[in-house]
Amino acid sequence: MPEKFIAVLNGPNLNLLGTRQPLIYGSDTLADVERLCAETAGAYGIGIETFQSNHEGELVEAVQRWRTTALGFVVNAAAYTHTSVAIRDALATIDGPLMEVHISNVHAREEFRHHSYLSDIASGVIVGCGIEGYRFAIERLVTLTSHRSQDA
Ligand code: CA2
Repeated sequence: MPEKFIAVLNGPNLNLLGTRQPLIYGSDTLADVERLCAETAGAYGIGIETFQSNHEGELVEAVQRWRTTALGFVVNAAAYTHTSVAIRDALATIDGPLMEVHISNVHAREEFRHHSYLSDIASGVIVGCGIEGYRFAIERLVTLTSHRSQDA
């Protein structure tokens, strides 16, 4: 049987994590984020698939690739959070739960970051917890899908 996995998607400019704006986003890199996700899920015998893109359509395609096979999704759509009906529509088709993550506290920032096209279709939203938010999101997905992750 194929390995159970959580899909972790990161949107535009998150490939620059750890290289600038450390006061907002911290000093950890995207590789650190993906390692944290792998360690967190791995402790439950769950794998991860990761994808980062600066292109909206590529993120839509990643959702479509894993929409029926992932246990759940952790998504930081970055700026597309505030603009993308296309990513929302794709995520509305996934079989498992969605956790939305933002490293910074978007509600303490500019007004345009306060609205998300994803929050109302997400099972949960984690903001302002730094990269630890990804760990919290995976822990929550494990809880929400424990009935499925016990099948083996
Ligand atoms: O706080 C978050 O995680 C955001 O999703 C990050 C997005 C921003 O547009 C959202 O409003 C909130 C921006 C990601 C840019 O990441 C960078 C990291 C380091 C250096 C430059 C950009």
